[in-house]
Amino acid sequence: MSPSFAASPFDAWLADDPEVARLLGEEADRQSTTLQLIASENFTSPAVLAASGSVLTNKYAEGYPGRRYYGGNSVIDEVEDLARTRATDLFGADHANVQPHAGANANLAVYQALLEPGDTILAMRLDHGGHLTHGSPASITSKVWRFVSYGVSPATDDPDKPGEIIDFDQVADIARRERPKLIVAGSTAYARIIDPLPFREIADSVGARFLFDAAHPAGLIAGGAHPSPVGVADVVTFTTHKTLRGPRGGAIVCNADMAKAVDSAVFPGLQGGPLEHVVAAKAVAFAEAARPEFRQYAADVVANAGALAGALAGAGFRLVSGGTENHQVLVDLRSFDEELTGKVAQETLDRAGITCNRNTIPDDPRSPFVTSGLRLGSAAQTTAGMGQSEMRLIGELIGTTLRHRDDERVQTDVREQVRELCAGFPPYPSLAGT
Ligand code: DSN
Repeated sequence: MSPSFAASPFDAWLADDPEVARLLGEEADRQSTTLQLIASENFTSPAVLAASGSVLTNKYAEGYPGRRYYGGNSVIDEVEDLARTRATDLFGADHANVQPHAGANANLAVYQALLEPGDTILAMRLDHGGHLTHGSPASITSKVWRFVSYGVSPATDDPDKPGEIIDFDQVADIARRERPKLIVAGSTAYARIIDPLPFREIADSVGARFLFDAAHPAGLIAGGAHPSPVGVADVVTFTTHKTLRGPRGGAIVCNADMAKAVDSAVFPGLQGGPLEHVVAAKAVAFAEAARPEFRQYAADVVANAGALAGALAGAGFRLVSGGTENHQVLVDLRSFDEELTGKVAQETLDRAGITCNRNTIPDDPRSPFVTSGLRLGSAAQTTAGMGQSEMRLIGELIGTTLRHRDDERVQTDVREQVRELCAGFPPYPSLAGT
């Protein structure tokens, strides 16, 4: 099978390794012929791919620009300085650390910079949308620090006030009772805007520090579609590969007074040599996100998620919190089909060429491995050029596929419709046929 686009700008160089070349080609084909609706994924630009696949991968650069533990880093210093400057310009921050290998590392570094082992952290419950590093018993974070959690308000039957939004009364009550040293805002499965101001007020009222984990909305913040937590929170962490549309990785921005503690916590506190090829790709992505067209992209991502949410509601799915204000749609499958689990729905949609992930919904009676929900995202297909009419069609296709989940003919038919839809929106038109 020949892929519909090159897996990288340097595709031809893989000819010497046909096994890996074949796998990259197959993945390129999968990404361009199926729908990418995982809310934490996106399609980078070819420029980001090029920087990620560059000679910078060859260089050891422990330390920071001007203070390296290895020779030969004059060019690397310029690369990392460029990335830091572009990050601070993009977010209006005093300082940036662009070395975290992932969002999880960025959070771990901040905890290390601000806290002593055993200190209390108040963060979002995992089963209400929080992240593993917000205190999952399976994460190292909960072995080192003591976590207490806030959640979302109960669901209601009132369409004007559907509930399932962050309950700030609860955040304030728990903060008063538990006196955390750090309050964390941010989530991995939450379809609403997170306003940093109430968190700041609560943190100040109990003398806590405030971390905003912007892993998901970073691109929406950079593009002006969501309020910025920079300058409100003490520290902001984010990933560069979700709505920000850069390479896989993490970053931290903070006020000047935190810079030294944050930098020491990342290196040598947590990581060794930085991935400077990824740092270069982050620099590319920060510049792309600063362009005027990225503001339109961020607005389109939100509008497209809204169109998808509307179509899913029309197909009979209950939406957690009643809708969306960001790139995510969280679906409660039980209203559609009491027996349908997130696991079965994800696998069924996979067979139809619709890629998404199962997700717990607030107070989910099923385990995180099975779940009663699905999480969908609009960021990647918006990058590929899809608009609201395509999102409505996708919502209908999801409804059709899951309504006939035991009918292979339906899955085959939807798979063909998905292939045709994707053919009109190639994620890498400039690499087609290379
Ligand atoms: N990978 C992130 C997400 O899917 O939201 C969580 O770590």
